Amino acid sequence: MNQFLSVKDVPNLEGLIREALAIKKHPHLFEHLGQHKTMGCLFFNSSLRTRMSTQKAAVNMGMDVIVMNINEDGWKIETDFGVVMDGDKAEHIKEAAGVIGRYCDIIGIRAFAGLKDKEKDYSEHIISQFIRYSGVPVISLEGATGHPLQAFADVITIEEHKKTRQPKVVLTWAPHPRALPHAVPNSFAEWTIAAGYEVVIAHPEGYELDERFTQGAKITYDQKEAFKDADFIYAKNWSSYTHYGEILSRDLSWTVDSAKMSLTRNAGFMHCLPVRRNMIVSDEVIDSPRSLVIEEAANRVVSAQTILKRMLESQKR
Ligand code: SN0
Repeated sequence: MNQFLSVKDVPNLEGLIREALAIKKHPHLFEHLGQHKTMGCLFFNSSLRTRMSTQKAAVNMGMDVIVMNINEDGWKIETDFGVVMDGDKAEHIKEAAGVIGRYCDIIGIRAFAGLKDKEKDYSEHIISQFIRYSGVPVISLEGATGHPLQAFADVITIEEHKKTRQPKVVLTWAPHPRALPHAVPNSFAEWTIAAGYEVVIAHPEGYELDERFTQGAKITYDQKEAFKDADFIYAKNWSSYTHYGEILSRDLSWTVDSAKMSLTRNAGFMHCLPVRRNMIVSDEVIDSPRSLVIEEAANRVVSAQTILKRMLESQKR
């Protein structure tokens, strides 16, 4: 495995989930694999869970870790080609990627969508330059189009809690004050569909996601209908994909509350965090015993460690 951006980079999801659950039981069995190897984590955007869980996962694998806030701790990076670099950006991504690839055996990158240029975002403009110029395996720590370590952790969490083989999993849009990227809902849809769940996506009109990620899901504008008999409710805000990056609604009637949760089959409540309380979800729901948000975050170590293990094993060969 030399890149991890999507569920498509995983040959056998079922096997990967089994491996993750085994790693969770015995997290320190594989320290030899990462000895004398360095993980580099590069952040173009803020992070709490991704930063700490990826670092912990790498340490569990016996690796050393270098973490850097790009554009803050170092030189500002130019990511476009053919520009006259006469502004405040002192270093080009091409050299930066080449150099970092000499210091690190695996590189993780967080680079959110800019939400202005759909084509540029959906080409994974920044991560793809690191894949091209670093010469080492690259992990998305949330790129412009996906957040695969989050979605993998979410699938692990569902596997641990599901009571039927094919649970009904509902991804619901919820209101937020800012325009947010599509990475989390894209990956959640892609991974839960690949896992074989019954996936329903509910959102107001105009919030259709890119079909490449949602094929196989049922899509509805009726949130209450979607919640009926659901086993898991996954709330998330995203901006419009068709009206790229725009906020079309701040409708608080889409907030997940106890009345809606009572339509479900005693569903688990899920969110990737950070979450805006009483916008996305009511205090009552997130503070209830049905809330799985802390468990999802705990499983971020497990998902990251499983991917690092796969990458280290393929480097050894
Ligand atoms: C990011 C997103 O992709 O939606 C990261 C989620 C893991 N979330 C935010 O940027 C939320 C920021 C806010 O203001 O609430």
